[in-house]
Amino acid sequence: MLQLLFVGLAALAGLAGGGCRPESPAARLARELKGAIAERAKPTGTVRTFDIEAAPAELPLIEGGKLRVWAYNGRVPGPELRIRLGDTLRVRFTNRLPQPTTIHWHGVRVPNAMDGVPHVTQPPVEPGGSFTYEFTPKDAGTFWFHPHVRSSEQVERGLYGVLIVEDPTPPPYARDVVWVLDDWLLDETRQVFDRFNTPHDLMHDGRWGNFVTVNGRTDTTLAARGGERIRLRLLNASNGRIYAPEFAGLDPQIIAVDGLYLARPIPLGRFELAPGNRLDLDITMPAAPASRSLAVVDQFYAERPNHLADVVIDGTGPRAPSFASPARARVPSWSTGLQIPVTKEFRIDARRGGDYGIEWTFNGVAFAGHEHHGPPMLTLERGGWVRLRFVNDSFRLHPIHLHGTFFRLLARNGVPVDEPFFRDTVLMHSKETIDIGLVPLDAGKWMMHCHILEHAEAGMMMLFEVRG
Ligand SMILES: [Cu+2]
Repeated sequence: MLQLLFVGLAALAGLAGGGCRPESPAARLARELKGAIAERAKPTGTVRTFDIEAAPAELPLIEGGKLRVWAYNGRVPGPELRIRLGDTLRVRFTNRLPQPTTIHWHGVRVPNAMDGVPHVTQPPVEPGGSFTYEFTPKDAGTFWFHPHVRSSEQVERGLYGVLIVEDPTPPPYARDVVWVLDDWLLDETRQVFDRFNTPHDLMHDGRWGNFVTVNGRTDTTLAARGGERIRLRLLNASNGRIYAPEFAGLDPQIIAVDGLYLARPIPLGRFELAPGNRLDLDITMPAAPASRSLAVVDQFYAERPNHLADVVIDGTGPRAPSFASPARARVPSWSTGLQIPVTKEFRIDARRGGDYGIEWTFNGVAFAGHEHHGPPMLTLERGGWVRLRFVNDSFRLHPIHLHGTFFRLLARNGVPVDEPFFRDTVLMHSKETIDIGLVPLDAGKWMMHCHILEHAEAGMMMLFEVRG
């Protein structure tokens, strides 16, 4: 009784549970996250084991020609790993490449030791070597995996795959389709241009290719029936290219961004799918389409649109089942987050120097927090709400990606932004300032980097530490 009374009084006075001091605004924001995402994994005991080998391969990817690539299990994209929430993923990985490598599980909240960052969370896997990754994802959603060693070369050569963690009870879509977007820079012999991290790529927005593929093809077609309701998962696996996909004649709703469901579905509109980003779309095919074949076109640069794929609607299928689009119970609004002082500001710019003649830096430091590059510039306490600011002092694009945590975009150029979703990657435009809010939940040394892989390779990756 006395305890109940105390709890009641504490609530009235705005006191933190168990403590006697008033709850700080940041503590209140941290508390808003409770129950919105899982704090820890809940393994059911089911272990799903996959063998993955990275090796050179020759594949008929573009115009039927034999393209020499590096591939996971001889495929580009690599094998689709599909498990259920609660399953434990075990990947027995072997490196048959001529270079060391690792696998990073992009967007998955893994134990730090499974994060695939060379010399930080594990030694690189040498040619001929192997490593077993094992973890239980905390979240259902669309994730992906790729090397974190020389990724500007290894991802470009074809090393990436999709990891889908299904809900315990997946929503009853007629079909669940994955489109992996990538672009390839081919030389005049129609092979992967084998100079990487060129001054041009470093000074601009990374390496942009001359062939855009969806699932490794230039002629991807989604054959559907009128009335069908499809879940379409998009992933941008490009080194640098950003896509703004437009679905003429269709009305896609976004149900998940970077894996996690939204608070509520929103129309696709113009969404800038930067390298690393994922989008899950809920699309009901029209029963009477304006045209049988509907083009999906990237309009990021409206003057240079790219045809991505076609949706071909033939006849009518079973009527779309009626069910509410999946959504999260809630995504904290963190609307008062901008009233809390910035925890740390990072200024982003390039300068002469480094292995490539140009390096990209956070606060003037390349590879901050890595061995021989100074201590981590950011140390956070587990469970505390923080606000980070990124100031782009350059004219280039920078998709900022954090390992080990989701975040919410709070503002662009000081103007509040209310996205009803979390992200793990957000695009910064030329000379733009962004503010993000987050609560780190997993201790360890985590990477924060630009997902334009050439920028990362030239220094735009730093380590931050989460204690506790
Ligand atoms: Cu960048």
